[in-house]
Amino acid sequence: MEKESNFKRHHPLFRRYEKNPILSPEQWPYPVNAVFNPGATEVDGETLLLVRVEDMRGFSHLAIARSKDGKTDWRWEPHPALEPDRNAHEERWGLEDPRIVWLDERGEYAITYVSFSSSGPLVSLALTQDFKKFTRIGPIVPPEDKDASLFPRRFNGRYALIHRPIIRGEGDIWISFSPDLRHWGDHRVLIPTRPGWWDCHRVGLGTQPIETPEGWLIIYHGVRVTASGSIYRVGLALLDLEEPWKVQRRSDEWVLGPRKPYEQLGDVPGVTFPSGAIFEEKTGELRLYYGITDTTVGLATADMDQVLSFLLSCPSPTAGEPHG
Ligand code: BMA
Repeated sequence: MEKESNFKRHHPLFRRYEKNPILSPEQWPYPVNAVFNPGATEVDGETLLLVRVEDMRGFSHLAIARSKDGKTDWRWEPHPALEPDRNAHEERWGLEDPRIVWLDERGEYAITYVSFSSSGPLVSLALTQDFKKFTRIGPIVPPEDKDASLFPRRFNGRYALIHRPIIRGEGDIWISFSPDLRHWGDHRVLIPTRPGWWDCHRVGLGTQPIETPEGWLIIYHGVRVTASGSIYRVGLALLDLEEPWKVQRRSDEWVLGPRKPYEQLGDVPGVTFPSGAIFEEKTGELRLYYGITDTTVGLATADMDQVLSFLLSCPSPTAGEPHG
């Protein structure tokens, strides 16, 4: 079968870093339960991870770890970078799962993160130029919604947001647009769950969208519920460069999933949860940072050319291939 041989030819696309996990709670400069699901970006030529840190009460905040090569010699900031604002109702139960993009036009980073309100999780936005001072824009979409990232640029003057509302229990990936980062509309389903498939129960954006010559690379998580809990695996899609609501390709197969013993050990076994990625143009390497079992941070790497050639061999949902 053509499809099968394409998959085999490219397999495995992502290789786990041999020293995984790269960050764990034992290393943290203060006592914490878990460090996972980090946003990733580059600041002053270094890799910066904005890590979700869960304290011993079960509430999360965001903290920074830096490394020159994005793999070794991590340095942790001694204090949280973004903590729940006690006066903001929506941040009452913590801040989770940030995604980061650099908005070149504005000269600042945008961080979309989950604020856990007592009415459920919602998506908030904060802006920063240096990861020292943050301007909170506040909630941008109501509960229940999470797994969100802006695109790093506008489309016909409008910002675009990928997010994952829960509607009548269904968890599909949506895209929405805004003229000003505050008012969001023109909502459309982007990547739905696929009944019966590995991503049948829920899908959600993983890392921030990455611009490539072939389209926007989307790395997402898909969930299947089994007799012993949920399995969180990783899939890929490619969106049109100028009309990002058009899905050009979607992988049939997952490209990474819980397999190693350390991906079965922790607070939530069976979870590989991508949340940040960095593409190094010089080497062509894509570094994928993923939360492992809601406890630690892992790294997997891939060759961007191989990722794109794999995706271009995948079905095009707009051409009538399976897409839900
Ligand atoms: C999702 C999110 C993630 C978490 C995952 C697995 O719904 O809440 O933060 O890593 O579940 O527990």
